[in-house]
Amino acid sequence: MKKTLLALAALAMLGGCAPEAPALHIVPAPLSVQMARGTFDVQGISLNCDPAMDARSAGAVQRFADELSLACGKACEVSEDGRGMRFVQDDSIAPEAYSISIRRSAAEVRASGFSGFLYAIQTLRQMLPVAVYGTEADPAAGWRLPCCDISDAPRFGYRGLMLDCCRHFFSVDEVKKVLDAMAVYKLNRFHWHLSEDQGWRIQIDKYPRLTEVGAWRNGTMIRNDWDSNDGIRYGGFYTKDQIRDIIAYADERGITIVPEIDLPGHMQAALASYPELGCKGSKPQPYEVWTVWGVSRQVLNVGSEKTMRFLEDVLGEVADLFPGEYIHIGGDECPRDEWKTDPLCQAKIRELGLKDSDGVSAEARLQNYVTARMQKFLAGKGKKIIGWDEILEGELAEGATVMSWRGTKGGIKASSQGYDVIMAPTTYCYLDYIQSTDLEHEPFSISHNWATPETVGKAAVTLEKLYGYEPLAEIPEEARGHILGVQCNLWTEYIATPEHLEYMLFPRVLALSELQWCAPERKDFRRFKSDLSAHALPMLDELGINYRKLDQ
Ligand code: TNX
Repeated sequence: MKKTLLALAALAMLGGCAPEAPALHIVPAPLSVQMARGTFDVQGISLNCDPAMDARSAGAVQRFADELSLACGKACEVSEDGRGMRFVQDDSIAPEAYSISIRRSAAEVRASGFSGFLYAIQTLRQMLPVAVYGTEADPAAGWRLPCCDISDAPRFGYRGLMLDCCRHFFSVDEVKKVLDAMAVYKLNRFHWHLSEDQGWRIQIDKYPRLTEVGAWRNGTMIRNDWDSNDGIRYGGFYTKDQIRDIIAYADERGITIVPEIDLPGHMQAALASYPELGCKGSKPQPYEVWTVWGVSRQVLNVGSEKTMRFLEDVLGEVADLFPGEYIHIGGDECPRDEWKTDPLCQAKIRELGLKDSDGVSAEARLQNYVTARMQKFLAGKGKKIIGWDEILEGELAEGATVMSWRGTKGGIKASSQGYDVIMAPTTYCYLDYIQSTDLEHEPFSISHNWATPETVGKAAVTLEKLYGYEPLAEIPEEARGHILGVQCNLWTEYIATPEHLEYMLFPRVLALSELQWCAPERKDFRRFKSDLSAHALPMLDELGINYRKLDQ
């Protein structure tokens, strides 16, 4: 008895974890958990689907049943009757919310649609032995769910992760592996960065040279030596069929893809493919797919109608391919030096009557014109735009969504002006930044370019720092409704392999998931860390995902 009390006291001290939930280690932590006595044996149960349930939700239940059958070594079938787990369609429950009630003899899941059922299943999976994620039967693993009542709903609707597949290319299978993990942690937006100076990664039928030429670079700089080149031709791209496959795969996991075509800067690979779209004329071949990192001064010639047609054609194909409501059109880091001397850009500036005013140059206003034109074009295709916070400089048309990356000020300004915002500030959300202060032992990262032993503390995005981010902290009360959510970005200049990619993602994505999902009062870093040790990290092992070990 004394021992039990001591153990309980120790548990309570371990991060003040909610006393009602000593046995669960669910990430992101559910809104409310009430434990009851006993357990529910899932080996050989049947899963009953409400006839009112839609086919997609029933499909998710079927996949869960198949997974359970395999892992526990005893068939768990979807059927009308039998002892089991009921999935009930309940229209009174909010779209992404769900409830789970487990007793010794039965279990019940309630949701109003696909996302809710899916998240309930993800929660149930995390309550089972990690073998549920595996590919082999483990009948002795202890296939029981603890009796409890859970009700859960997310804090933010947009729960994103961005992957740069341009600086380095990741295969369809690797992208799917990332999507699998995102689904476990209830992330629902995959922002896919598909065009860059260093490589164009998406098949565009009307412009085949984008992938014939633009997807390949003649080598890559080595670490932070800008004069070097490893001499290895590098590249790759996704065909439309592969992209459709990835879209369907994501959709089954409740994830919508936000494709990004970064314009009008970060376009050197497109310029190498079609030099006539640039400001330099087209002969002799003036551009190459970039082999070094940084911000290229070579940008699209937006004074030319030919360039506008190109952009509309490309975005048109992207809009036809991706079913989601958002297309990201970039807009970041576009030096405008070339536009200052280009006759077509200057003629366009005169035609539009753009002036230097209020600290905004005529050339910056020319970029506003491009943004507005693409926004209008995409609206005609039923799509909304997202852009990096640079699109806020000058005039921005209503209905655009701003992704705040240069700190939080862009997000504060945009939301105060009535634009929707996704928070992704470098200081907390950049997963390409070093994960600890150990410059010597961490793999080479972008932070190694500028951090010194004295400054690395500030540069590092540690698990704890990310976890501690409060996205609404500086947002005025009345603007808070415009914060759609939070996203982490993984830029891959220095990340060339899947193992390294996973190391940078995990376990930081789990911290991200809690700040996207949980109300601030539900967050607790010590409890979170103990959840990782108890369940999440063994689960990543089971999935064969590489991750950074926790600091002791
Ligand atoms: C800034 S974030 C960029 C990227 C780089 C990243 C490196 C943003 C919109 N642009 O092009 O890869 O920094 O951290």
